[in-house]
Amino acid sequence: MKRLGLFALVGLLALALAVPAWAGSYKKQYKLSLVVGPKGPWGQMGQKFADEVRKATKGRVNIKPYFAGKLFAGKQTNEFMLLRQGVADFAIGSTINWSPQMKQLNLFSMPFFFPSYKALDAVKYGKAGKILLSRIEKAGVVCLGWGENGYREITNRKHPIVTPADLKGLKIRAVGSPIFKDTFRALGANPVLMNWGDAQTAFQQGIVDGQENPINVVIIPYKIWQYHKYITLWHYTIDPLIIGVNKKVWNSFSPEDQKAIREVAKRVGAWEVAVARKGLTGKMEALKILEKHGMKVTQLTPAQMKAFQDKVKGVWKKWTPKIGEDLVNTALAEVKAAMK
Ligand code: X2X
Repeated sequence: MKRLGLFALVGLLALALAVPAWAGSYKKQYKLSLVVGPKGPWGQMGQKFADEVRKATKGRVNIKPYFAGKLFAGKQTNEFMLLRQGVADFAIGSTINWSPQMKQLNLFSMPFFFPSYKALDAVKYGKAGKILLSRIEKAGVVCLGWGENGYREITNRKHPIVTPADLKGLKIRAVGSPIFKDTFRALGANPVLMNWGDAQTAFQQGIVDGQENPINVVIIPYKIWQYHKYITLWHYTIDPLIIGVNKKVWNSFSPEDQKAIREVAKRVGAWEVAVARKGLTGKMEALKILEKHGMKVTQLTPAQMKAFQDKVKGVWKKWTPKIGEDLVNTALAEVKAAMK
């Protein structure tokens, strides 16, 4: 009898070891957070990600997108916190929205830091990018892939912006992330920080005069020409999107499902980056869409750009130590190498 008990115990132990810890621990549904609605490349990527993950994991990982900041009542700078806490299981978020809690991500909001897509990619896939992703992981979020919001160009309803003097007194809506307040103050504008959900009403009612957002991912899908006639391409910041997952949730998936999800994230992210950049290099075909809707497009010459760049030196000085001197220098070296 005693022997039998021992056998049973050994048998149970063997069974426990053979059955992976993740078995049976999947949720019925996982929440995916997005600041934007379903339209445009960013929102479409959210739906694609959910659909393709479901397929690739044979229904085991069933993701539901929560669009337009539904999980955090629109307060977009809380997204990263809620992802860490597991209120959201997944998020496809802009580095801007995550930067108040993850100071290093302000690197992408440093004004006039990334002169080209090539420079941005060199940082994302280089040493600086690795440091960033490992910091995010330490905070409890695993990064599965990159997407892109894009170069944030400035639109307004008053007049063309060609020199910093044209910004004087203009009320510009920006995201509630402190570096933007510093940048717009340095440029002589009057920054008004608000959530994306409120911003569209503010444009309509003329509570603000202008805003800044990427052309393909926000300005075109959200028809910003309804409110603003003037757009200036000044490429002052560029915000990547990160496909992230709560670390505990991630660790609950089998290695097989993890591999499948990573593959989907890479594929869907690459698709979205290509769409975000479409028609915005070379012949700049995307600008025709803006012009067709009555927008007056201003493209700055390098000399005109320099006037804006000169104004924000203080922002670099203030924000470099917050982001981390080493990280900024590593990224700068990668930008320089990419521009050769
Ligand atoms: O709020 C914005 O401007 C947006 C949609 O671009 C971000 O979420 C950063």
